[in-house]
Amino acid sequence: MEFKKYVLAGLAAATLMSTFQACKPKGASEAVSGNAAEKAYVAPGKYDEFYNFVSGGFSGQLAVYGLPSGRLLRVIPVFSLDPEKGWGFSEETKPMLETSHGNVPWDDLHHVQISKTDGNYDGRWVFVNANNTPRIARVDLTTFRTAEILELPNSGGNHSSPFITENTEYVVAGTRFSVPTDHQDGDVPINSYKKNFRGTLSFVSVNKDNGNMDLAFQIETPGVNYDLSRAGKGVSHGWFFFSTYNTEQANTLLEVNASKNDKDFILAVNWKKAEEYLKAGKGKKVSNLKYAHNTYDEKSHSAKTEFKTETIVLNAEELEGLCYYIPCPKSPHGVDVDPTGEYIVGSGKLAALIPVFSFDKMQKAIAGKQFEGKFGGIPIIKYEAALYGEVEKPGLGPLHTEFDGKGNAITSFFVSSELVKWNIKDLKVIDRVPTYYSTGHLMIPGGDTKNPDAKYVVAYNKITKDRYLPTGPELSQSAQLFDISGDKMQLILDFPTIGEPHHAQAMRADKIKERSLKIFKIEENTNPYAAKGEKEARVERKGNQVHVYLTAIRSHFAPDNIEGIQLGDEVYFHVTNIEQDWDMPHGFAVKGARNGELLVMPGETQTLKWVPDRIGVFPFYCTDFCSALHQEMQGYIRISKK
Ligand code: CUK
Ligand code: CUA
Repeated sequence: MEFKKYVLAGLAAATLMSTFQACKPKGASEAVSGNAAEKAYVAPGKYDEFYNFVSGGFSGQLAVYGLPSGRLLRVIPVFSLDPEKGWGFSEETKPMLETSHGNVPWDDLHHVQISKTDGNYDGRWVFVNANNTPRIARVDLTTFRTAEILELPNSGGNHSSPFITENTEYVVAGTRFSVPTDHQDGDVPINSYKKNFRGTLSFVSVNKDNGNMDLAFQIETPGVNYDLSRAGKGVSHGWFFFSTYNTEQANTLLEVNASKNDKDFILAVNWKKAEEYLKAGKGKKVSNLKYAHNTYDEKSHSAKTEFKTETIVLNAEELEGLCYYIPCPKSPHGVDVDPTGEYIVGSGKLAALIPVFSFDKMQKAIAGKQFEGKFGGIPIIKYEAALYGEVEKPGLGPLHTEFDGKGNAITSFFVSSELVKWNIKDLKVIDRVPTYYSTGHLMIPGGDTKNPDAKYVVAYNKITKDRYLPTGPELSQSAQLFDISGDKMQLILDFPTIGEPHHAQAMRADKIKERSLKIFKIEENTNPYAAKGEKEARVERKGNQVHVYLTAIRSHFAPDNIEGIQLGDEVYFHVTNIEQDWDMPHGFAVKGARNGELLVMPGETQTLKWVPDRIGVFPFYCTDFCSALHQEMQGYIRISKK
């Protein structure tokens, strides 16, 4: 195939892209066959079988779809402001976007991890990462809200995260851009990469009861780019695998774009060993850091920020047995571990084969010291010594692999735009199906667990081209759903997604559905500004601060005529929704407020701060159509001369 010569010549990805598009059939003419519509059809009033949590990419948010219908159920605001939910506008939610750089109201969300128990999803939380300002967030699946955001120090471009261990012992993050660490003088020449730039792997512990995250320790490694990672499971529990690129350690990747090195590495980290080293006091305490830890409390309905200063760093180069490199061809992107934990699949972005490594062989290679030298002080295991085998000519540009639990793997191919199913034991390709176009991640429900629920696979595509009605220069991002219950993968649905659907996970709806919260109990509301009934509705002045304690219930606010406020005052509207019915939020907006709006759930209190900039009478109103008298749900506030 003509790609091969390009791949071998190491041309830039852009060239590969245009080449593949020229040789693709027109997608729009690809009809779905027979009973496809029936398979994706969920009748009105019926529920979907799966919750599909999908990265919103550079929107910074997490989207929730139903499968197989592809219906968008909710956008959960995480790293970006969201007017629809009042996220980041209310005084209660503002601290969630706090970082050591101040309030950062945006980020680039890539990966999604449902919490696990015994290697299977338990449906308690979803962890997601922010690629830009390195952060990890935890979303609570009883409320479908972001409950916690932790900033990571010593890191740049938090791509290889938030992958989690078998029992959610750790959420793990590898830095994409190696940088001078925060605890050293960072003012160094950029071309001193080799000497001064470091790769950092963060291990964030998760409290079993309440999910709270804490940066347990970091491992400092030579500077390379960490791309993706996966935890070992079953036989490989206790290990973590990271794909790396730029092992050339170049500070300008232009020269590496052609991937000078034939092989980069998968880094295997023995985190149980790391725990031993920590116990033995081998970690170095670093205490000149600043990173934000933001938590949202569902009783007071408010967030707080705590700045932390410390972590413990283990040095991978000095601590024997902590880390090993395994050579992996051509800029590996994904690294995925099969349901047994024995097979570790690498995916070289520019490769035309898929290497499959054996955990057992890797252990034997370590014991027998079958090394081919060191990289930055860390032993490199010989490729053949760790290799189980290669899938030959599977397609071009393998990116990610998921597993069906029946001995097969499905790999996405960016360059040749397809999903390819292959057998793990004999490494033979058994089925392939085209995608439209250039698939990044793919997802089988439970596809990275010990027990995949392999009814469907979804391809999350990077290019949409001709799949939807034109909407100007940019088309909606796109996902494609395939039925994989039979021998052949069958396309049954295209559905548009928000942002860039980098990565996703899906879980059967039952468990999550049952635990979902319907209202916040008003008597449990501990927000100091709550007004738990209309009798408590009032206006209080404290110096130039005016606190308006409002209640909202169908269909009026109390108080609804507010006077006695002068220019120069700061007004705080504390809105308590005193409804106790499911799905009965009230909104709140005031004319000219630059802070956006509130959306207040039953039993909850949220606060909008407003600093009036002129005198006059200003209307405020409910923004969420809540009853036949919704349009009557309004009030006035008068601002007088000082
Ligand atoms: S990435 Cu987007 S296709 Cu950020 Cu996991 Cu592989
Ligand atoms: Cu309350 Cu509309």
